[in-house]
Amino acid sequence: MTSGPDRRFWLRAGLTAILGAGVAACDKLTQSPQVNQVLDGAQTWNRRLHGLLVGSRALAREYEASAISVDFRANGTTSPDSDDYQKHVASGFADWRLQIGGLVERPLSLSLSDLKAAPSRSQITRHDCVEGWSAIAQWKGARLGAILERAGLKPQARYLAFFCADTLEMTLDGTGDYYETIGVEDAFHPQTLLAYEMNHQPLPVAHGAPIRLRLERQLGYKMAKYVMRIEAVESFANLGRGKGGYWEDRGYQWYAGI
Ligand SMILES: Nc1nc2c(c(=O)[nH]1)N[C@H]1C(S)=C(S)[C@@H](COP(=O)(O)O)O[C@H]1N2
Ligand SMILES: [Mo]
Repeated sequence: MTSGPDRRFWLRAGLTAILGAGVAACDKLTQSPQVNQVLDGAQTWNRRLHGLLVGSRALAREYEASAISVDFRANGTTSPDSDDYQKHVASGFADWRLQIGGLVERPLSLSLSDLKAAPSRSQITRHDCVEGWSAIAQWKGARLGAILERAGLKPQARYLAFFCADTLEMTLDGTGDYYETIGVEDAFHPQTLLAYEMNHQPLPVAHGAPIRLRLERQLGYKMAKYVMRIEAVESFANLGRGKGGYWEDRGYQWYAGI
């Protein structure tokens, strides 16, 4: 999973995204094993810098197929009731597009088949909800880092904001719409996916069709379902009520590490 070439791909992706286009020379450097060794060594004396360069690489635990839960509870919204969303369900998401914008060089509008054609990963992981239940499933999806590399993050981009199709709480000012934000480093982690498959089937509506975020080293509420739009932002202060997510706005931690 963290084989040499794959790791260097992510290293390059991280460098290109974080430092911008002016690092073509560095890009060559990161292909050399010696430089990777130096960067690995750097982790011991400056974990934070290394984290910024490659995305903190520790993988969440992965399981055997036999560990997959027979019953994976669906939590929160299980079918967004907007007309728009229900039309997409009826047409099998044929005209659905994921919008990627904000602080990017090249805004993208991706169909489900575009996402399925992007570099992908499959993983069997445990989902932990803050309410105290866990379940294991197989997830496959496009690696968010590869998508972001295609869009080209501008240097000011510090967070990725995910806007969902569901409104969990009816509020007049729209702050009841589900949204989430994650840091750029976490976006480039190899297990961070825009998942379109669960247990080898198309992602069910109850679990976030057509795509949901998988962010395996954090709690369930970070993993936005029904993602319609992703925006690269410098700050989340003026999204929702300013705390970085629907549940964060209601008191949960922004960094929900496990
Ligand atoms: N759009 C959206 N995303 C969401 C939620 C939600 O209600 N709406 N619930 C969150 C919570 S608290 C959890 S535990 C997981 C539940 O995912 P599941 O339905 O696949 O179990 O999704 C998270 N993402
Ligand atoms: Mo949750």
